[in-house]
Amino acid sequence: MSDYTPTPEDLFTFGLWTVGNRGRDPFGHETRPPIDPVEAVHRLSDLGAYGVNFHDDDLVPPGASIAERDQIVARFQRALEETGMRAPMATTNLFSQPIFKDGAFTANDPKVRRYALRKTIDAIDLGAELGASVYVMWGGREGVECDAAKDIPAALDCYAEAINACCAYITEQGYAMELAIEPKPNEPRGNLLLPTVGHALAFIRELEYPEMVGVNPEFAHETMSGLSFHHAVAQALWADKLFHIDLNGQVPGKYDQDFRFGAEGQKDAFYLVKLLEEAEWLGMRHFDAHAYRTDDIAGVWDFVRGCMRTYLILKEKAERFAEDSEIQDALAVAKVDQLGIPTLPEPAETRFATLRKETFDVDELASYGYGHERLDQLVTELLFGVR
Ligand code: DIG
Ligand code: MN
Ligand code: MN
Repeated sequence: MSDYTPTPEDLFTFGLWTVGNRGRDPFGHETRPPIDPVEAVHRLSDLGAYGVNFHDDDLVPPGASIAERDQIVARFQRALEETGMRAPMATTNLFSQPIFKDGAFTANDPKVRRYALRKTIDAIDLGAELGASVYVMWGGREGVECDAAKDIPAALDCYAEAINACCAYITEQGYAMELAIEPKPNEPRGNLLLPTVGHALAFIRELEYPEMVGVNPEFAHETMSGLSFHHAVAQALWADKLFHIDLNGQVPGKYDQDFRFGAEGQKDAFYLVKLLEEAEWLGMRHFDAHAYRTDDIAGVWDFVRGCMRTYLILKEKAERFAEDSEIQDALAVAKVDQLGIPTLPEPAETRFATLRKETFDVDELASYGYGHERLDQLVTELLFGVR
């Protein structure tokens, strides 16, 4: 039995904006003081994290002079060196400044689109300077309330043009960096473009450099749409497009709660951890979440401990699932292993003739009991800690 103490080998990362979340919400002011990014690096390191991620504005306040920027970056870099922490992912804040109120890459005004792109290539430079290998693109303002005001195909052309330009910039600069598009159905816009992993995967296929672009699925975002998060991640893995992941907790159909990982959606969280671990996925286990508004700074570090501890608990549950003989027997009754058998008869040359000759006892096949009730009860009891 592990004591669930995280180490850098677990590849847990947090955004500066997560531990730095001050508790402001649409209906209330901040409840916590700001946290210095350097202190965040040291505290996250002390708690066993592997790395820290950031938006450009999280680290370098908009409007900072070149000299101020360089001083801030140098101080942050020293903290990374002192702690051994890494900065695996970077991203751009294209959603806070009022200029982005009609979108950033998909703003109707081309001057706004160019401002967004210039801000992004500057932030890509910052990410590369601090060692980021994944660059996340969350289109928080790429959406619409008044549908008459947004020509969606034209907006998608602009989105593609911007992403293609970022890929070209990364290539011209020689950065070892990939892009990860982060889908979200709505909020802060009435509807967002690229609302789910499915939409993003389809969009990537239309790009100029599709091999450089993957997805950054977020637990809360797929769940807001009532979708299964681990199914979305499974399809991203199946398409070899899981370039990053945002882990948190969320109740279906509610606003983007960004709760501590495991605070809500425990069963989907279990299957997600099982999926990543069985796939031996090498990406960062990144938590894009924040402490409840009710908590003080001490609660922020409880939130950090809870995210990582829950992931490690669910990782051990996944190992126990594989070792549990009753669960394994129930999987065989459900014929889970038979999904890996190719459907078409061999040899390929005569597959349809062979298929036509095969006889089927349709009633017998229809009457088979797959034992899902027993299997799901066993898994439920595993998660409840009685197996
Ligand atoms: C919100 O879910 C978004 C922003 O926090 C950020 O751009 C991205 C990075 O994980 N997630
Ligand atoms: Mn979110
Ligand atoms: Mn996110």
